[in-house]
Amino acid sequence: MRRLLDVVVLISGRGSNLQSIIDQTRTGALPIQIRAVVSNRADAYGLVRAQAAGVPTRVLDHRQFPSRGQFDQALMALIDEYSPQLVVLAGFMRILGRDFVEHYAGRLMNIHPSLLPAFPGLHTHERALESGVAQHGASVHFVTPDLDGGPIIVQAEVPVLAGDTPDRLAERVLKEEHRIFPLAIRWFAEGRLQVRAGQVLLDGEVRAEQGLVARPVVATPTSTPGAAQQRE
Ligand code: NHR
Ligand code: GAR
Repeated sequence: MRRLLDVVVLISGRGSNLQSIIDQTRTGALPIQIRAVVSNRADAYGLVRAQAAGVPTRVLDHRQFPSRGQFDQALMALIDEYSPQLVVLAGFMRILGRDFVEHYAGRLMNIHPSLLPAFPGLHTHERALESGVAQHGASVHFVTPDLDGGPIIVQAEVPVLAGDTPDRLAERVLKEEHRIFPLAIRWFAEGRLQVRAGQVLLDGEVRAEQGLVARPVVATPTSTPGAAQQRE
């Protein structure tokens, strides 16, 4: 039997990305074993999802620590109880320090709701709408100390439609997140990703322009911009 990759998932909230990973693990599409789900918030709905899937859950409240460094150290100790080969940030909302990031170098992945390097940080959908870009999306990247600046593994584009609100745009981006995050994790589990000179290679090659491994084709939106406006 093929060996499963041991993974720890970090969350802070709803956990819909966690759910997409759980679902693909169950169907056998993802050759991983989620050893634990860790949240910095006790009320994160993702903890309920993990429990429903029989995955161990842990809570580490950052407010119980006098400094970011001490929270990071405690989080590392907790995660390392599970000896994960990969740690994934699935809507995890605390910035992590250099020691943490270096400890998991090359095995720490994040999903970010924008087409990086555009809109690192928070409130990406609002900022995308304000700036008037035609394309928005999501990126999966390896985490480095540079916030949302690590090597990009895969991105998915989502068109901005007339009449979009941050919530409507976020909903379409989220659908793509649920597709590309499990994809990136599968590539990692299959041993197909390499980072060389700050660039991600899939099967030894840079697969697309702009240092992207792949730019998956996004289905044409079912509604035209005009139709979207009519529904307002
Ligand atoms: N840590 C490092 N070092 N590098 C990255 O690339 C990281 C990271 C930690 C989290 C996720 C990231 C995102 O995808 C992520 C990437 C939180 C904030 C933030 O400002 C920004 C980016 C991300 C996650 N957090 C506030 C803080 O003070 C708290 C906000 C809150 O609690 O709601 O940590 O967007
Ligand atoms: C997702 O859109 C994820 O990309 C984003 O938060 C949402 C979490 O949703 N992450 C960040 O903004 C990190 N700062 P989920 O809990 O339902 O997966």
